[in-house]
Amino acid sequence: MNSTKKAIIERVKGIDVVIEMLDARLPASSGNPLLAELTRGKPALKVLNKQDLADPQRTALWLQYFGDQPATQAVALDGRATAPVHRIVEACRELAPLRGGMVKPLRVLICGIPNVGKSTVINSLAGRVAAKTGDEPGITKLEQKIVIASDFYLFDTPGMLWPRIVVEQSGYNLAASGAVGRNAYDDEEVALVLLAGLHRDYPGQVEQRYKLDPSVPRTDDERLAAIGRQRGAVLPGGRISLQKAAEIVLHDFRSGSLGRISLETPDDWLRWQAEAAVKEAEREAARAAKAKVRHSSRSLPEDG
Ligand SMILES: Nc1nc2c(ncn2[C@@H]2O[C@H](COP(=O)(O)OP(=O)(O)OP(=O)(O)O)[C@@H](O)[C@H]2O)c(=O)[nH]1
Ligand SMILES: [Mg+2]
Repeated sequence: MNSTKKAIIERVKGIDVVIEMLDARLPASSGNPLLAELTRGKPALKVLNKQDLADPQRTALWLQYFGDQPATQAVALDGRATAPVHRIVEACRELAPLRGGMVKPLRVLICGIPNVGKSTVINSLAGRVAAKTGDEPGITKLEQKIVIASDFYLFDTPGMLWPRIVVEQSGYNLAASGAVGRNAYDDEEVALVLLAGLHRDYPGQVEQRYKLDPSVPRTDDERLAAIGRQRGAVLPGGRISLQKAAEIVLHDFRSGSLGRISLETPDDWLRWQAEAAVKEAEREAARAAKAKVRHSSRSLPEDG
């Protein structure tokens, strides 16, 4: 982990602006909690990408939240659309007004979690397919320099998942978004947590999508099973495949078929962090107590 940290610190030395690409549906969970520290006060542009899939009201809250941070600008966009993506160039020039011209080209690094759309944004900016893209994490393998204008260079980087303070919900949100490799999580567990969140924040939307009777009360498990039944995810013998149902829910969330949904708000994020800090303190206290018991049992006098 330390080597990643060192690599980032080393990498940003010749960089004027760091673009952090975030997923607009989970702007906090998709962020790097150490980025500000690692980039040592370099101007930052937060790009909330995939805004076409996110809840516009929540995106507005996040833009305000990030805009309030020092030396930071934030924009929300659809990385596949050329015109809005050009706002990135303007924002970078504003953030580093002393750079520009052939002698002092503006050097911009794009970083972010896997599958968030870094290469897509670069292609929209370049006006051609300069970087490989794809709907799975881990497409970009090596850093690549793309010349956007004679005085504007962009560096595409492979997606990275960051070390994070253990906010449990962030892990689920990242998995739901498609940033995590398929073998690293359980589809059913992630889909159940997703359904619980949707039921809380967007009541009725899941029922509408899958044509479930909204007047029937259901647990999350029952809701997943009902979706499976409705969509024909049935195993030989008539049992419902919860695995298939989970895949359907995750696919529909990722493609936007469930509607424009954001999994977190700035208030959620502050609360989750506070809860995680309390849990961490409890774990720390338990560890300390255990160590004390071990220590005192060692120092007991021998029998006899
Ligand atoms: N709906 C939507 N899809 C997007 C957007 N931007 C990118 N995508 C899609 O998201 C997927 C991932 O895009 P990439 O550009 O390959 O992502 P990346 O961040 O470079 O990923 P890695 O190289 O794996 O780290 C592709 O299928 C894109 O078409 C967007 O704004 N909206
Ligand atoms: Mg890429």
